[in-house]
Amino acid sequence: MPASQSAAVQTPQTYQPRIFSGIQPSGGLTLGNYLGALKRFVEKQDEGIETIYCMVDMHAITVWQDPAKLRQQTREGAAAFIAAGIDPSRSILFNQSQVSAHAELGWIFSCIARMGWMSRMTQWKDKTAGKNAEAASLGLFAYPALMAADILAYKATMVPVGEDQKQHLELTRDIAIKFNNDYGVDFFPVVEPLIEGAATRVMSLRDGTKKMSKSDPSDQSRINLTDDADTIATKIRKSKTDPLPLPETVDGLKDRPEARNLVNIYAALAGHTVDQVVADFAGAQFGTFKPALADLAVAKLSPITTEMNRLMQDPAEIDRILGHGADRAAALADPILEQVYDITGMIRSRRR
Ligand code: AQP
Repeated sequence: MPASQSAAVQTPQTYQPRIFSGIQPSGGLTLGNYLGALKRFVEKQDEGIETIYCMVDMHAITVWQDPAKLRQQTREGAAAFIAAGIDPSRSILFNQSQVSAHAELGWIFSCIARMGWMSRMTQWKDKTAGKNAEAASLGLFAYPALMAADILAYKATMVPVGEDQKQHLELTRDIAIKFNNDYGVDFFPVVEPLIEGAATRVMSLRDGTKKMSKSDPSDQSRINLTDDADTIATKIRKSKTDPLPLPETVDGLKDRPEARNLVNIYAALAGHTVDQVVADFAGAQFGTFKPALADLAVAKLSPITTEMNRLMQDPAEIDRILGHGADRAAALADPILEQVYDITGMIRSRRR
């Protein structure tokens, strides 16, 4: 309904600070997922903000997933969250498909979002580039509407993500604004993306212009959270670089995507600024820098891998944690969804 025909806009609401974010179990998690998302999810939890984290399995099936692998990857992803420091008694941790509010609100948002908005999404363009877009799933096209539902089903106000998700979050804002305008309500918050730190976009180890991705066909392009110490060290040693030494200033990393990527990774893992890392390694050859980076990566990632492996010994316990998280998530989302049905004029008279 156009805004002009709808009820008067209510007094602007204040929304409780609440964080939502998710990761697709579309493969094993990578260093990119860790630095761009997981590590920051833990920091937000530890700041005491209400945090809701989700393995977004319904997003994962927008491209083909083998069922047995999807189950394994969902449990492994949940284990990675816990091993990295997410405490399921403080944060809500669950998998998306267990809370039906995501799918239900996703449909409503598919009716709010416009085809033109979706077709401008760079992730859609990237994932269909060089392929027959007609053969892509409708779900892949509508992905950002479901993502908006993931966030707004909880009226989350902040979403920590990597740089690649910025455009999807802008679309989430557009959906919230259009819903509020169309129905003449001040119901959904306009969310803030939290894109912070030295590694908001970790690049492939084989090509510094390409994002490190769990679905890249080359395993050498990424560090997986399941890689052992030797594999991590070998991948870093063999990572693509240029023949120059590291520069004296950050400006010297311009037009050196592979060098910049490794320096960014070092800074994010060490918790230092990029300037500090450049100052510490000014003039060093990669023969010196890469072993230092490998030692740091192993020191930071190995404890997580060890804990993940321990947790994966008891998949029933992981399922129990996800189920408990889903109950808590549904308790927040269901009343919000009921209000959405009411706002949109859908009758809810069935006995439960
Ligand atoms: N390379 C990256 N650098 C920084 N952040 C990253 N993220 C992903 N890759 C990087 C962040 O991780 C969160 C979860 O991402 P996702 O699993 O939902 O999907 P994605 O962004 O599409 O990640 P992948 O690894 O590239 O998955 P596939 O290959 O399945 O598409 C997000 O916050 C994302 O920004």
